This record gives sequence, C-alpha cells and structure tokens, in this order.
Amino acid sequence: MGDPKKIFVLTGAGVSAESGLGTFRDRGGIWARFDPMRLATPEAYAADPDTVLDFYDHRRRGVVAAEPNAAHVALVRAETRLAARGGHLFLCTQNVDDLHERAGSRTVVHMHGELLKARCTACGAVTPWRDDLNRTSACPACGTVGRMRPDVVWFGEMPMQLDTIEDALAAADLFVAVGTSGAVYPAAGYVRQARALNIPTCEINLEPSDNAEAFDDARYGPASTALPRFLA
Ligand code: BJW
Repeated sequence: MGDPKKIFVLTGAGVSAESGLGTFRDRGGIWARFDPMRLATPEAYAADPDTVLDFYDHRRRGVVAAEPNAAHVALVRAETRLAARGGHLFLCTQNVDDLHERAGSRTVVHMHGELLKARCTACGAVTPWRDDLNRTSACPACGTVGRMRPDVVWFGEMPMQLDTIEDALAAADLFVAVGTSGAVYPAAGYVRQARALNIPTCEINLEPSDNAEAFDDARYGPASTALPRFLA
C-alpha cells in the first residue's frame, strides 16, 4: 500500500464494542433485540415519541458510562503522526457515541449524527442533550415544547456531511473500514467508490463483513488489537 499520507478511515459500531457499547447486527446486537422500524425511523418517532425517546435515553446512559478503547487511541496516534509529516487522517464515523472525541481525535465527521446532541423538530436548532431535556422540555433556541429529538440519522433520512465525506474520499490514498458490517448505505458503498478511484482499501473487522469481497486487503480480529497493529 506504499506510504499513504491521506488516510480515510470509516468506523462503525465494532470500534466501540470493546468499550461495552452494543453493535447493531451481531448476535444479541441492538437490532436483534429491538425492531429498528419501531425505534429508528421518523415514522416511529411521529407515532410514538415516548418509546423512541426512552430507547435513546437508555442508549445515552450507556455512552456516558463508556470509555474509549485502544482502537480509538490508535486513531488519535495515527492522526498526530500523519499531521507531523504533512499528511491527514480523515475520520468518518457511523457511530453516534463521542468516544473518538474523548480519546483525543481532533476532527470527527459523524455521518449518522450524535447521541449527546438534541435537535428541535420545530426550528432545527441543535443543542447539547441535557439530562432534563425530555418530551416536556422547551427548545433553548425557539421555546417550542415537546419537539426535541436525538440528533441522529434514522432510516430513510439523509446522512450528514455527505459532500465533505465524498471530497475527502476522493482525495485519499488509502481507505480503511473498521468495525462495520457494510450493511447500511451510503457508507457501505464507500469501498466501491474508493476502488473506482484506484484507492487501495482495507477492512479491519472481527469477521468478513457483508462487503468483504470489495476490499483489496483485510485484517481480522478485535479492533483494539488489529487496528493499532495495522496503523503502527
Ligand atoms: C467488531 C468487533 C470488534 C464487532 N472489533 N469489529 C436497500 C438497498 C440499499 C439501501 C437501502 C435499501 N433499503 C433502504 C436503504 C437505505 C438505508 C439502508 O442502507 N438500509 C439497509 C439496512 C439496507 N439507508 C438509509 O436509510 C440511510 N439514508 C439514506 O440512504 O438516505 C438516502 C440517500 C443517501 C445518500 C445518497 C442518496 C440518498 C440512513 C441510514 C441511517 C442508519 N442509522 C443507524 C441508527 C443511528 C442512530 C442510532 O444509533 O440508533 O445507524 S442504523 C445503525 O447501522 C447505525 C449505524 O451507524 C449503522 C451501521 O452499523 P455498523 O456500525 O456497521 O454496525 P453493525 O452492528 O452492523 O456492524 C458491526 C461490525 O463490527 C460487525 O461486522 C462485527 O463483526 C464487527 N465487530 N465487534 C472489530 N471488537
């Protein structure tokens, strides 16, 4: 793979698994226990906001209690090392937790949003999610009551910062996907976009993902050991 200077890293739930946060599609994962169509769609929120907000309250408590692991730390080290020699690590995460930031990553693009932020469905303002923010809370920006939702991307909604992501992908000289099943689009399509641009690709995962055949290279094992080894 030469000596890459601009690395595009796409992370998924597997990167936070060893921090104790559940993945979605593994055995016993979040979508094995809960129906995503009843919890992670705009229609579900419109039909039963209390159930959806309770689910995200529970998830948020898990995120707050979790700590970054060695995979998050390896990405910080690689970002620092690349920057020191004029390169760049672009970190695009599908994760809604803040473990990359808490590990020290400076720039993180959260394409599926952030669990610790709330969005007002009346005015669109995004604010930190406070403990006391719930279905009877007023939006701090416009004052509307009971219209706050988690600032995450549900099925059928447009992921965030797609133009920034596609520009970074086009500029990369290595594409790495870590801890993602390759089941959810558009993220799952990035490996093929990279291949079409002749960018080398590697997946790091516990086991072959749904997209495994699209990658040039693969390292299988827990992200906390396989990723630091790959980036060393
Ligand atoms: C480890 C490990 C360890 C474990 N170490 N590894 C039919 C065909 C194609 C597309 C569609 C279709 N029907 C509908 C669609 C579109 C839909 C989609 O892709 N659906 C598929 C399910 C088929 N996509 C959308 O709706 C998206 N929007 C969209 O398409 O807009 C239109 C558009 C976009 C762009 C251009 C033009 C139009 C929105 C998707 C939103 C996803 N939202 C969620 C929930 C977020 C909020 C929340 O957290 O509740 O995002 S769903 C969930 O899946 C979450 C994740 O970010 C996302 C991806 O999951 P991830 O990270 O890959 O986790 P897992 O569990 O799937 O995989 C974990 C992996 O880690 C596994 O492989 C393990 O083996 C591995 N692992 N432990 C290393 N220790």
